[in-house]
Amino acid sequence: MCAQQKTSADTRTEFDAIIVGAGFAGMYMLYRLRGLGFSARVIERGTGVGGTWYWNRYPGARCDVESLDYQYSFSEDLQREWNWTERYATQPEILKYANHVAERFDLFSDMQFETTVTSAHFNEGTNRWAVGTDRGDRFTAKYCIMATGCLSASRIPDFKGVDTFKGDSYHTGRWPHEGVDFSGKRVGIIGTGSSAIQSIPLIASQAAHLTVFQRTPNFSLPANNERLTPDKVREYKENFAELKRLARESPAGIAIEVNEQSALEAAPEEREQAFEQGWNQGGFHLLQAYADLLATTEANETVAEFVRGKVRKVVQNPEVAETLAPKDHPLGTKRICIDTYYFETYNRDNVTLVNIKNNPVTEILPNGLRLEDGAEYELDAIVYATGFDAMTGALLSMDIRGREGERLGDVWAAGPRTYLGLSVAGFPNMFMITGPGSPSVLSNMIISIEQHVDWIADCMSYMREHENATIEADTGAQDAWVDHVNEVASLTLYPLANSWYLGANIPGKPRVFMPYVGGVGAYRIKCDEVAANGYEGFALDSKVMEPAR
Ligand code: FAD
Ligand code: N01
Repeated sequence: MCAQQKTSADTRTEFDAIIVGAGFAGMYMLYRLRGLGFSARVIERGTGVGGTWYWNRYPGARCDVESLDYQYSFSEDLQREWNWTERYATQPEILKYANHVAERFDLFSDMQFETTVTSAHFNEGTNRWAVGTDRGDRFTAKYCIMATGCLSASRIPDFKGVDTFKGDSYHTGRWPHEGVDFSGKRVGIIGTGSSAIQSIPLIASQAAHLTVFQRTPNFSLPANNERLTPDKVREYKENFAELKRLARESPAGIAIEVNEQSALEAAPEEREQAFEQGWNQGGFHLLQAYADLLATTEANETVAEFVRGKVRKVVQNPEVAETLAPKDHPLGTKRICIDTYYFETYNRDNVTLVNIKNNPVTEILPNGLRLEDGAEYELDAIVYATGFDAMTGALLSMDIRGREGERLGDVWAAGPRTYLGLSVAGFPNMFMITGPGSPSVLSNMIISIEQHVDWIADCMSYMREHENATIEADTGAQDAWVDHVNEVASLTLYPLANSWYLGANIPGKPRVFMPYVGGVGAYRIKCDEVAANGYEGFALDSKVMEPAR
């Protein structure tokens, strides 16, 4: 079925809730609201569901949280009937899953595709949101729920001459649906984050030549991907409820055990052995080896040096190996990458690494690009693996206005301020799913999405029951939460890296650590307490009651 046919035929313009975005967050939000008898419409820019997995179709795109963990937990039937085939599912398989969920729960009938929400204005007279789109729609709703994604606003840096390039250019986060054939082409890729690290081995195996332009080397661990055996899948399914409970209570939304010992207390040989074991297990297992690897620079340096040693062993050219070995930030303070033969790729004859740390790209030319020192590279295709305007980009690309017409962009001029990452003072009845100030991108995001959606759904039910017209974060509670988010971040190693967590990838973006590092389990307890205490830190107004439509 094509997306056009799936798009809702419903012509209503008034709803209890408008949900912006049809990724995993928007899909589950719709499912929950439907179940509670609320009317809702999902508005999505793309032609289909899946969000991240709809847009990021570059070669090698996969999850890096294991497939069995990276799935919804809300339906026992869903988990029983869906079978993941690989330890780390490919983008097509995850997108298939998203479509399966949408079909299975009949979500398409309340979704509108190929439509971008451009504005959302709160009307203080009616206590309703007026939501406008690029197609000229005007919806009104009591609630406006932003399921717009933390990594959905893809970004090509402001290079001079970007539009003059005569070859083909691509951003990993906006990859053509029909795929790309790089055979016989001289390809340049800018960036060495997760998207680049996943795609470089595959592009290199196809292109005539691949030139990688690296500003910052990244720590990357081997995925050791494999097909899932029926036994492994069966065991997971049988223990599903318990594993999900553990995930919800865990720091990162994944049920894993971490060695309680300090890396610094272990003898060097013992440590090497533990690291080797973690490395061989693949994925994030290396980080479980000791409790303090991400807590102190000294402990971190032990594991960072172990990984640099692996790079030096794999990459045959010592100079290239040194350029690839990260030394300017502690391991884990930029998002760790999970790869399949990434470092090995630099041993190929058709791959060149160019260090642009102190010699940046100054101009994209009609036939390639130029660096600051004047060196020019002739290219037939350019891949921008340059990431996203993370966490705030999608929200701030809309004209969102709260009380007294105040713009979210102005309120957040010095960085995002939220209460619990769910709500913003001055913007009543607007919720964000995995917004800044919540664990979001530091966690298994499906676990965090489900927690936020369930909290919002419960809140809306409570308001209906108590005949509340609006809910709005108190400025004081918001200030205290922002202080807490900043304080816990300052106690970690995270601020030591120029990461997108801090907005450092975007020139001029306020440097604020956006996600909450306190952990998924502790954060959930806090959110539950807030709700149990009658939505502590929020003002609930019952003066004007709009009938549910
Ligand atoms: P998204 O999936 O980003 O969906 C948001 C949707 O909102 C998009 O479809 C977008 O088009 C739409 N939208 C935004 N603004 C508007 C607007 N104004 N109007 C209309 N529509 C709009 N997380 C993990 O936990 N594990 C992983 O392994 C993992 N792998 C990832 C791999 C990649 C390549 C990337 C980029 C991210 C990955 N993530 C991973 C994070 C991932 O974004 C989340 O796991 C999850 O998919 C987010 O779901 P979402 O619905 O919140 O947002
Ligand atoms: O983006 P990134 P991404 N000149 O921002 C470089 C998730 N994800 O799309 O580090 C030159 O990480 C930039 O350099 P620097 C995951 O959460 C998960 O790869 O800023 N270079 C960097 O190397 C991830 O973290 C998976 O110095 C420039 C790169 O471009 C997030 O999405 C897969 C530049 C951008 O890396 C984003 O990943 C993919 C410039 N002007 C994504 N501007 C999984 O594996 C930027 N760069 C699950």
